[in-house]
Amino acid sequence: MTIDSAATSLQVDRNGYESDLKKHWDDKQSDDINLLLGETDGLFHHHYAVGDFNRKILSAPAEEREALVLKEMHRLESEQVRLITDLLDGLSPSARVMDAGSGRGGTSFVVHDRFGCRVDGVNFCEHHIAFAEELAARRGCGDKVAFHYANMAVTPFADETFDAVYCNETTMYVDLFEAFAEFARLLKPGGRFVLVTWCQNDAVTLTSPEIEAIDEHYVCHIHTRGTYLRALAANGLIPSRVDDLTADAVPYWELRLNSELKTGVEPYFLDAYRNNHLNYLVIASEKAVAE
Ligand code: GPP
Ligand code: MG
Repeated sequence: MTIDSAATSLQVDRNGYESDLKKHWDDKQSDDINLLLGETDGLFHHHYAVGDFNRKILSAPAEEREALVLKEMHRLESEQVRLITDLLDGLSPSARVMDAGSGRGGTSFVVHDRFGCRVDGVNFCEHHIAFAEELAARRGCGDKVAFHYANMAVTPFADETFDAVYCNETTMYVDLFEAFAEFARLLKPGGRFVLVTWCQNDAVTLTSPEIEAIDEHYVCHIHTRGTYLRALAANGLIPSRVDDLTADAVPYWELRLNSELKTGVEPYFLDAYRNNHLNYLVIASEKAVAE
């Protein structure tokens, strides 16, 4: 585990909420819905997906169906990472990128494989870090992809360290104003911040039983769409693109509902996307140059 010398003085869980959250992830160690999916290619994801699936697999014979469903879920989750890599296009192999909330490393490895750049994953879950470090060694990229035990809102890195920072469905765990201030500090001027998230559609509602159920399931706080845009602006992160992919986020959950590994959260995502209480957003932004 990489613990920068400065990081030892930085507390990872700073309050009751962060301790509860850390415990949630520390305890989540036999999650087959994630662990079984990555066995073929060593990419283990902790995010969802957009785009349709091959619906023919649902009429496959019962004994073949589950394997086909899991394979298709993994294909969709892996392809989802392109939402981020396409917006990082042009990064050079000498670039340095931070993965804020790196989970078991899935997105970090895909970003490194595409650009050859250095990726620093930040995560507050030690078993995820150990898992991802072992994968990095196995993939032969341990010198370029590192995982750090730290809170993404208070990292050990120096100002203007990174050419790009991204969050792949992780910002529902942090105060956006605090985390985006940290990312703005870490980015070089003109550096990119790319974010994929699910958020409450505050143009429609501020209360949603489905969103409350999702928050409870993952110990998270789903922010509103407005809060994302206000927190970016407040921190000099200028959006260049905001894509609403809500309709495209539905099929992943329809597919997952067909798996024996479904966890119970599926109907809440399906209902919340379908009634437009929840949005699936991709936001690209750049750090303003100083005045
Ligand atoms: C759940 O993914 C992911 C989040 C709630 C966002 C936080 C992501 C991190 C990397 C910490 P999952 O794949 O673990 O959920 P599930 O087990 O339901 O598939
Ligand atoms: Mg998952």
